[in-house]
Amino acid sequence: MSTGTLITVAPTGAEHAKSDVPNLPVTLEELVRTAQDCERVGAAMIHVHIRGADTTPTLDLQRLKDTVAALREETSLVVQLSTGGAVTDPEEDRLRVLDAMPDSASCTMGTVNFGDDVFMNRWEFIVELHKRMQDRGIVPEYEIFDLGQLASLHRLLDQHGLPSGGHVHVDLVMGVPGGMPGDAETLVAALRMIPDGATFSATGIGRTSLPVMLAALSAGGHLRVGMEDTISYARGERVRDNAQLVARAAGLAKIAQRPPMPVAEVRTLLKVAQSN
Ligand code: KMH
Ligand code: ZN
Repeated sequence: MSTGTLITVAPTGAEHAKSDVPNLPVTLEELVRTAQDCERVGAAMIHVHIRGADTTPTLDLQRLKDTVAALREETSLVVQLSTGGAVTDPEEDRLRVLDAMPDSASCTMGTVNFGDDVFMNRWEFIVELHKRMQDRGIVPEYEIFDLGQLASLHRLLDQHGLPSGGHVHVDLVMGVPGGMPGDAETLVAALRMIPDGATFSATGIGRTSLPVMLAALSAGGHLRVGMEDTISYARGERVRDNAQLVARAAGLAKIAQRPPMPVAEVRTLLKVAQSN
């Protein structure tokens, strides 16, 4: 069991509209301020989706590069870019995200129904993402939306080798309508399929946020929280900001006697280069 807890914040995502969620960080300034606030209360990694000037999701490469540079300048967080993007993003744009050279990038291990949409991740696309990250020294976080995707992860590692740095880290994204449920029983089932030596974090979408967080902590896992995954803090109460969610996760991690991991420790764990 790990002695500390890696807390990742996913502050924005690609699904919520700024008009519906006015406190969603969408500008670079808002994102950097959010990142600093979250680092202060215990986050060590940030999972980033960016928005364009019109506040809708974009994978514009220059904007991604500027975002990575600003987060490196203003925080010491491990910077993870999403290659998942929005369900409408073409594969070539999602692959180009890696040209922004983040510390880490997400790599979803299969296609999944995503509410009324389909989040498409063909096998050849997954392999291409994995290989490009290997070549560039970018550390993947394998995003798992359903149990079969863990079987695909074993197949990927068997056929194409370990990721950059040699350590495997997965994130269980639970409670997406169309994916695996967000409950303790499913989390335990997923853990039986995780590669030997791998670490995991978990996040519960919407109202599964708390049950998944508590189950992950009790199973020795790490946590991802943020407004990408939930915009309600409690029944009938909207999230104030991302730092509120990180602070709650940090508090629970302390109660579990696995306090938030400092960034340098996380970099060592995930085999991400130390920041300057
Ligand atoms: N926005 C979802 C369609 C990832 O970031 O890699 C995909 C997603 C996963 O959020
Ligand atoms: Zn994401």
